[in-house]
Amino acid sequence: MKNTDLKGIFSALLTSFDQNGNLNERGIREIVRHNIDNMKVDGLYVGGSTGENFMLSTEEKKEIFRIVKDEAKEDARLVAQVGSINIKESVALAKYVTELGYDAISAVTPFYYKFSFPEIKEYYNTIVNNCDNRMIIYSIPFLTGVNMTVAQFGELFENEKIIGIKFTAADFFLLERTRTAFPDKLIWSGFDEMMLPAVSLNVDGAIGSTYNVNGIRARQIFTLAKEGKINEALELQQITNDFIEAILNNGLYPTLKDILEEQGVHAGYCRRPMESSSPEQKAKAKEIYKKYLA
Ligand code: MN9
Repeated sequence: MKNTDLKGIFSALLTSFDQNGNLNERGIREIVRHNIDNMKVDGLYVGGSTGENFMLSTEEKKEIFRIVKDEAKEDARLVAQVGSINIKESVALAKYVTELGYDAISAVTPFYYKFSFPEIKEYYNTIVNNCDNRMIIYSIPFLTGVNMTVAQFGELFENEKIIGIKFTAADFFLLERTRTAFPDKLIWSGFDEMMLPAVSLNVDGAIGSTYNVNGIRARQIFTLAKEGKINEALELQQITNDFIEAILNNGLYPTLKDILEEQGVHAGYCRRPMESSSPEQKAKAKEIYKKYLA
């Protein structure tokens, strides 16, 4: 598969858990099908922040990767986020998903300790050079505290197997400089509420949590913006942002799961320490669903 086949809209896949925080296989399969069949996304980004990945064991991560591939088969492009500050786990997961047939791997910048750039570079090269696959850098400074520069992206890109960036930041100067410096690499916008400005700067795709429920409208924004129809795209971005703001105010992941339940998908609960919705939050989620999606 060509790198450019990875352009487009990817849902950052939610993970369904039961009330006790165990994986709910049926729910996971339903979320996959809903994204492919109803949201019409091009692909799925599995094991990211939205998947509550950093609260899971290695075995659970593998189980999710296996179930998702088994359900999606060849119906969607699949990217597996394997990053972790346990580099041995990352290498093992990279090998595992490559064998399963994932189209690319991705790894979050290593977080918590203040790793130096040479350490970060070593991390990426170690993970990707130990598997026969391509790597997408996952840059999300507001959660990791790791801010990458254009020059540092450039150093990582010296490895041909590192093909792009999931760019989850509001720094449009950095986005433009990076886009312009590396026209042959791929960039996916990571903040759904900023898709329009990111597409205006010529990103190749978008990866986000809200596409699990709002994928159709997101595709319209993406397409209109690519066609240069900025005013029409902006109208849809504004509605979308009313919607995203309401979700963020009600609790992002639990609300997305409640909305999926409204859409007939068994998205279930969140994994502790992340709290699921209270009855009040559930009622609000229903309202949000009715107002923006029903
Ligand atoms: O990576 C997602 N980031 C997180 C993508 O969940 C931390 C986004 O899709 C956001 O959830 C979304 C709402 O802020 O843009």
